[in-house]
Amino acid sequence: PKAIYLNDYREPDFRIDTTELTFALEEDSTLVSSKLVMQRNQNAENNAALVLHGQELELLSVSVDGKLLAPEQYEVGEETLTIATLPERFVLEIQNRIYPHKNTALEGLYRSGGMYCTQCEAEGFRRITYYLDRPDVMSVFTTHIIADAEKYPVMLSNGNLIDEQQLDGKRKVSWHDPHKKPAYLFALVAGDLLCSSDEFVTMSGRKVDLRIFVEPQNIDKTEYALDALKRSMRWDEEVYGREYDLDIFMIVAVDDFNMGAMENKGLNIFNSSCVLANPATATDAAYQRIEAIVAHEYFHNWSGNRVTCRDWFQLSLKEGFTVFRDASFSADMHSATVKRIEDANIMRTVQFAEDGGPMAHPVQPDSFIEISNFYTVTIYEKGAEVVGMIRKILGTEGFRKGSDLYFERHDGQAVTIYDFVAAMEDANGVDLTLFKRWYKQAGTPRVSAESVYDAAAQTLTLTLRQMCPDTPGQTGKLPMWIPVQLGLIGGDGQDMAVNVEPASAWTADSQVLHLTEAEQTFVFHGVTEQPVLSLFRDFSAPVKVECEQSNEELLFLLQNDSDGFNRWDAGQRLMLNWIRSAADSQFELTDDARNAFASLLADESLDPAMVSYLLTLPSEAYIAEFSDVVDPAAIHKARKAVQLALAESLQAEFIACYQRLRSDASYQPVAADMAARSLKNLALSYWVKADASGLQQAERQYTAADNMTDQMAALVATVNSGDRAQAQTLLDRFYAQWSGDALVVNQWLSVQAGSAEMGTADYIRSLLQHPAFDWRNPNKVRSVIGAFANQALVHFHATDGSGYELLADAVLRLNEANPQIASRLLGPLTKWKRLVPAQSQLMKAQLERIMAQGNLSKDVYEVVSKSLI
Ligand code: DPP
Ligand code: ZN
Repeated sequence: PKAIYLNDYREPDFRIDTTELTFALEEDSTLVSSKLVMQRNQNAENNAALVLHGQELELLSVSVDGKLLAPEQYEVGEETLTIATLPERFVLEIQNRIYPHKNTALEGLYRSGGMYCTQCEAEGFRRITYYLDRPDVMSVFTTHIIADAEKYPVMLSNGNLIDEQQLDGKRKVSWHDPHKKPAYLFALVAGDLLCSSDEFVTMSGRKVDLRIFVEPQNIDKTEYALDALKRSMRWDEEVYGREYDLDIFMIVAVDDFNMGAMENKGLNIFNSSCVLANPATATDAAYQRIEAIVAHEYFHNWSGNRVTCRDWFQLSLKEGFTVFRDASFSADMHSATVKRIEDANIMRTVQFAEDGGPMAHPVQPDSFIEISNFYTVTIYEKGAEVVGMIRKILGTEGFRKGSDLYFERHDGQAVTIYDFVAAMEDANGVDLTLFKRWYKQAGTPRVSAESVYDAAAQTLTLTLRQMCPDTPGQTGKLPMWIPVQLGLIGGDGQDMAVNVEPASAWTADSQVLHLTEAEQTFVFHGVTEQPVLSLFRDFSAPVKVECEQSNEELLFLLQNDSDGFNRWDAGQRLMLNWIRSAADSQFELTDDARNAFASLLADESLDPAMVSYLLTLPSEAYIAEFSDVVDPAAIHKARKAVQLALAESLQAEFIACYQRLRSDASYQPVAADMAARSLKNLALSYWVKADASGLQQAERQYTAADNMTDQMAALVATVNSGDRAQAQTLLDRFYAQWSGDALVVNQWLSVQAGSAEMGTADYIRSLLQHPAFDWRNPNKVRSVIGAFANQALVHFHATDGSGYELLADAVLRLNEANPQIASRLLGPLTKWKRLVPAQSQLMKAQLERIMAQGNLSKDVYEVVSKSLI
């Protein structure tokens, strides 16, 4: 397989003004007819051949301007169709056959259960018909679907329904999308579906029909997504001034789906796990995920669809910006601090690990072999962080001016990340040249801080140094523009008012210091006492911070910092210190620390969701990321020791907190209730570790629960308590109750597969034999294999190598059937270089075993080959 380079980008030689597609959905194949009105672009050479993309297509005929071409007038390659001689303007008609029933890769047109659906991003459209399948070719689409009227009463495509006809036993429907779009936003759905409807009146008073289509058994699970959709539409009007632009907006839920969801114009297709919910079956976490993903896909209508990407190296243009938008939305719907904590957690555990591994790449990559491998936390979450830093630098108003200019300037265009930055610059009269390094340099910058206090002069001198480690293909990185939001806290716990020198490096409104060189020294004046430093408030930049602070100072920050994010961060650093010392010796909680945590638990003025995070230990993956050499078994043991110490010494407080937050009110998926449940269930998880009364309480909660949040929390607490018999009892009860609901069964699978108490490789192999498991369904694969390799770390890293072998077996099994999922599963196997030597060798051996197989898909080949370098 060959790499593709950003530097090789060339404008297309041809454009496609209109695209008319007809799909005849037949018993075991589909006939696709396409009619493309095309013309040669002005800059193209006169004799440039037309090279269309196509994959696994059975070509039936090609004609130009109504004349059938003879086979020697075109050339069919493995993944192309080339026509050498063409006029300036012409109508190209192609007929081909495809086999959706045999499509296990879930790219292009495929079957999921009894329905047809599509997934075209990034390069799935070429599996439907020959086309210029690149995002800078935008066209106006009309789609006709012909199918059995009984089996497929619902037939959908993008845009508005324009025609419907009965043709003996069959029905033909026609859709027209007036907005030009690239092929990756095309969608088609046909099936026996029910729909929930609502409507939304836009800011200019237009009525929009909202519809969610589901399989009949799921019709009671659509209410929350509809509500989230309406809130998203309103929010985008209020916060970004963006109005919806068609008369109808549809969402379809599909069981077999590689991604979470897809923003096809006017017809979003969702993985059913990311849209369906009711109180009995979905946890609060699922509700919040649904809200965020519904918003994300809706927001793409502007950031992605109206303004799209020139090429796939610009993927973060739409994804980074849209994740940033959905994060702001979630922050507004719930707690901004908690959202920030969740996002920082993902950055620190998953994105920093990617940055430190063989697949490290910049937010705007320079090359790839398979674009599907670049739907990563770097493109998405780091991309969102970079947009967030632009907002920190420009301020909220300046940022809005920039986004207004961006949408106005580029509506209907396919553009680059730098076009986005240019709009931000032009709207604000600032120069972001230096800042753009964030898009081109991979790796997580490290910032170290040293400070000296001068009591006589009342100054604090702060020296910040930055460096960014080498990453594959990139050495000698240049300093970045890093916004450091900070505060100096006095003994009374209040922020001090300060002046900074040089004043040009300080934005007083937002308390942001601008670090732009490898090393800089700043002097704070008016510092009346030795302060405690609070750096990188609100996670103001995605960097690793090195700043010596004692456990006493961290405890002080945990209790006093006015920035909620840094209270949490101080607590995590403190707990990390404890875990490190627990690895070397017996761990005992100091009285000061115990009392500080006790008072957090009792403080009813605090947001319970935030307290829940303050008392959550860093995950094993988080601890690993902050270790030089990763010893998973040692991490597991040390973390458990600290967890037990907290559970035992705060038992009374956890019980009191649990009792205080119990509620008999019926379940509501609203922020305040979710927050209370999160702390209550955290308290329960500690209580079960402390003594048997906790386990009894968990069973009472399990039995009494009228909602999945409480039922699942009780189940998880029991499974992780280590009481295997009780765990099995509840697991059996759970399965007996829920075996008919696939999404709930997936949660049941992942609780077991992800548990340090249960998820050994042998146990996983038995789950793979369970009737509830199915290799063809990505959600099930993620629920078992993904949960195992990403959460049950102590078993995944078993010293006999059985965990690595299991994962490699799964990758090989899926390599041909579903390359995207196979490649995605591989992530944990790429981290071998940082492990203790014995584990490292075992893991590498499995990568070599995969590499030795013939027939690796591009997806798997790229990740394995890069990992072995
Ligand atoms: N469906 C994926 C997303 O929305 C890819 N665009 O992020
Ligand atoms: Zn997206």
